[in-house]
Amino acid sequence: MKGWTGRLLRINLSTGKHWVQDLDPSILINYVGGRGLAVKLLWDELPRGIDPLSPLNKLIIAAGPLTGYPGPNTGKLVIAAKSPLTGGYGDGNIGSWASVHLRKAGFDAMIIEGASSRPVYIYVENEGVEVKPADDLWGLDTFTTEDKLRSIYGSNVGMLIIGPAGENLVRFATVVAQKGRSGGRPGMGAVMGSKRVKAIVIRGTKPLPQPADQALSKIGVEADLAAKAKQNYGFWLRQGTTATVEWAQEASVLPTLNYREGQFDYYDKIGGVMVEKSNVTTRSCPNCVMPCGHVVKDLEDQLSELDYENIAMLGSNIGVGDLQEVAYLNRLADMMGLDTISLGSTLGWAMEATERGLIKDGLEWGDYRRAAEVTLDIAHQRTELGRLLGLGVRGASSRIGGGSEGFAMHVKGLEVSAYDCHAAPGMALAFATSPIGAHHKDAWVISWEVQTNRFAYSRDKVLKVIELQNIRGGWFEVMVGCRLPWVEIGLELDWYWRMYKAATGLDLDLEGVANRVYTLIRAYWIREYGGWLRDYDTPPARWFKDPLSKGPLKGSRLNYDAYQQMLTWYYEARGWDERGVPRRSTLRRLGLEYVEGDLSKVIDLRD
Ligand code: PTT
Ligand code: SF4
Repeated sequence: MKGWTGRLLRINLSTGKHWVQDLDPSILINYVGGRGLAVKLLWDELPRGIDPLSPLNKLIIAAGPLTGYPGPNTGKLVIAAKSPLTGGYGDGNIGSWASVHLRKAGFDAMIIEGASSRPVYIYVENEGVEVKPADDLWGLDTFTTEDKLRSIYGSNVGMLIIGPAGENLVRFATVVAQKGRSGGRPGMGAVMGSKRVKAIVIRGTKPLPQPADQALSKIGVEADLAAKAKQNYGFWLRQGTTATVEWAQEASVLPTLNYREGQFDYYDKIGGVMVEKSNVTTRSCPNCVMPCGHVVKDLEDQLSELDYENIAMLGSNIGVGDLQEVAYLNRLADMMGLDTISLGSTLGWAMEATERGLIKDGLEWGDYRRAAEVTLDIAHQRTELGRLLGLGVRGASSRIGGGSEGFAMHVKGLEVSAYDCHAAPGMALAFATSPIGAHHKDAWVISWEVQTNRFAYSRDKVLKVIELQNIRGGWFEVMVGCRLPWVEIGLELDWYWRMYKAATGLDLDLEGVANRVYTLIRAYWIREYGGWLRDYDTPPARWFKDPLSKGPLKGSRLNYDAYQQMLTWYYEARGWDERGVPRRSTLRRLGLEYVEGDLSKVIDLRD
């Protein structure tokens, strides 16, 4: 097939064997790549109910049919597995040269299965695979590990690395690339750690697969130029995602003190204007036309790469109002391989639990020094507190109880990204129905919502959430390119359809692919959870119960009944029944009849 390599590399660490497999063309057409390919493989290959941290779990690294070709931001990959944080389907999207090298090595994806008995790292050079001892790397932070591996392999490789958090199976450990790209929020770093894999180093030296149409390069270059000509391009280069701090403050959605409030008194000390002033350099993923990694110097004069989510979660959400302090915490998270969103949420939850007397010797709001100590403790799992918080907010609150579940900000076990939803029902629905738990990546509907009727609980809003989910989760996560050229500077989606057609020779069936992938992920969750409750698709209790206590939207909170009506509309539009379970007719329409047997064992399917 054109555009895809059509091949998968499988490495079994228990047996020490590796082999190459051809990918079925119909799977590539129907699931495309990235998340689509990952969930298909996980559904087919993982037995129900496995321990995500056991050798039975499989770690999937998947590129897509545009990866590496010229064109806007084609240097990303999806990393996926059964999540140890949520117990459901988990994935993340990382910008890394590993994506391009994987394709140049001749693969669209690789699967790591089994587990090694000792620490190792994996070196892939085209078809050659070496599993090498990593005893001298185990325990090192991700930056030092990268330096050591670069001294062996040089700069012309891609690397995916875990830190101490992944080694110690912290449930929200991520995988880190390029000292500042971090992905796999639902614990993909812990899955890698459970296999005792410290790093994956990939070098590909072959040409990329032949595209169907040689015009692909020309279209890609034209798309790059079109992106650079956009009105917002210059401002984006100066502030990137960090400008969202000021926007979120204005819109009263900046998470503050564990999502109690939507505004922070010191927002201007940590916002995009401050980042622009402090910026020392900018970094990017491969093939990026609009670099967004804003690097500043932190308290220790070290480099730290910032994005909006890092700043909000390690700043306003825990009461830290100083950019250098935030940057310091962010660098520690990158070095340890911890997700900054879950870390900031967990620290915020612990600060509130300390305030309420539920945790002794905990943390005070705004105390960045103590937050740094606890961050290291979580990564190294040294004390009882570190071990408690390493479970994430769902696990920690269910362990200590005392009402702390009521301020644990998660959906399905994944901590909420940095948007307060007391007055944003559409965004609350987007979090609650995201296929990996409360991540904003599938539908960042909030910018549209605050500009339209933000207080409405309307069917239009539901349809907007689905439209965005299908484009973001159903296209950008399956073709695996960065969505920011489209979201942030308004690059037209048509460029992507043209590149896909030129690469593969096929017209993209966006609706079909997106609905298929969303419904298969839903089936995966139901099979694992052994049934389904609407509660799983409901946002955290705080947004319904504890109104905002100050600011222009003082008194705002979500309406439970109106939210449930939106959820019903959502299910209807997806072809799922009123419990949130795909109907048989939907499964058949999407070519997913093959899940009916497994699903029927755990829940009655309706027509
Ligand atoms: C993403 C999530 C985000 S989303 C941010 S900031 W953002 C946080 N970044 C972290 C970090 O940094 N260090 C750390 N230790 N933990 C972090 N956790 C958080 O992870 C990221 C960019 C960003 S920056 C965004 S919005 C876009 N996300 C995309 C996406 O999800 N899909 C896609 N097709 N394109 C995207 N483009 C943008 O990529 P996760 P990255 Mg990350 C320091 O991976 O698990 O999806 O979580 O991937 O290469 O760093 O790029 O304001
Ligand atoms: Fe990576 Fe940012 Fe460029 Fe997207 S815009 S490819 S996240 S550097």
